[in-house]
Amino acid sequence: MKSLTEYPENEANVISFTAPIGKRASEMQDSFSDVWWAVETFDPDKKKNLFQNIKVHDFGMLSEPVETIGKKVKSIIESHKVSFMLSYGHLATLYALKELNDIKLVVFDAHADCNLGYIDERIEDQDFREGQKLSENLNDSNWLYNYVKEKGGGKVLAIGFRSFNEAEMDFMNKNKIGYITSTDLKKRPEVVRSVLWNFTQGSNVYISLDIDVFDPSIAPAVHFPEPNGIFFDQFQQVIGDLNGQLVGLDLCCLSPIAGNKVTEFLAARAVKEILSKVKV
Ligand SMILES: [Mn+2]
Repeated sequence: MKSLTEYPENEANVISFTAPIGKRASEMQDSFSDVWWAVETFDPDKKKNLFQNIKVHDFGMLSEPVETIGKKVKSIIESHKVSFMLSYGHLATLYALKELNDIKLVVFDAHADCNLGYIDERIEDQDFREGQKLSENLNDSNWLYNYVKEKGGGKVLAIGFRSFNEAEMDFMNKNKIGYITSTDLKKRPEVVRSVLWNFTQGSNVYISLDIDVFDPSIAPAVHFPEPNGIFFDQFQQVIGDLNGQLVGLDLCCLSPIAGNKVTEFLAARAVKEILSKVKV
């Protein structure tokens, strides 16, 4: 099994792990970890090493049940390290955030994932761990709905949404979830960036990155490639306006394609970009 570990646990300030959910979770983990080492951390434009202060230790695939991920994330953050979860689907984010209360959540995604208790068997088949039955009809397309039901929507800002229905829109409006579509970002980048700056200022911030937020032309290895996605330079500028203290992040929904590592390279670079915002 491949690993992101470069430092022993006691020296690390970022702890990564892979959520044990999704039939292709270990394949995804290998595919991502493979390219992680090939992506430079030096940014020629900023003339700066993004990983100047970043030391990663990787726990690998967790052997505990998914329900315990929340405790794991909480203990990483309490030890003053940043939690980084790799996950095949997006449902693991619901578990990762379970024990966190005082955070602002920034979600990058093409999809609102606010379907009300909706189960699509085709999705279910992909995302449920074999032999492990999860309760309460939880899945990748309703994790944010369930998060907001529990924690409220006022501390959620979504960026890049471009695929949701009327019921999901009503739910987001009623629950005060802030959302910025990919078109908003393209047409009014300054407005979006000041919204993000203000939203995250003085707060503990958790970022959930569904790699399908990017345009399918640069991120083909996803479950549901939605047209009109964002591009890397737009993402980079948005991340530049993150304020506050980054306590955790996750990368979701990378679905490897044999012989094509384009999405993995993008994902590794995007994660390194986010981690460069860690304050040490
Ligand atoms: Mn998505």
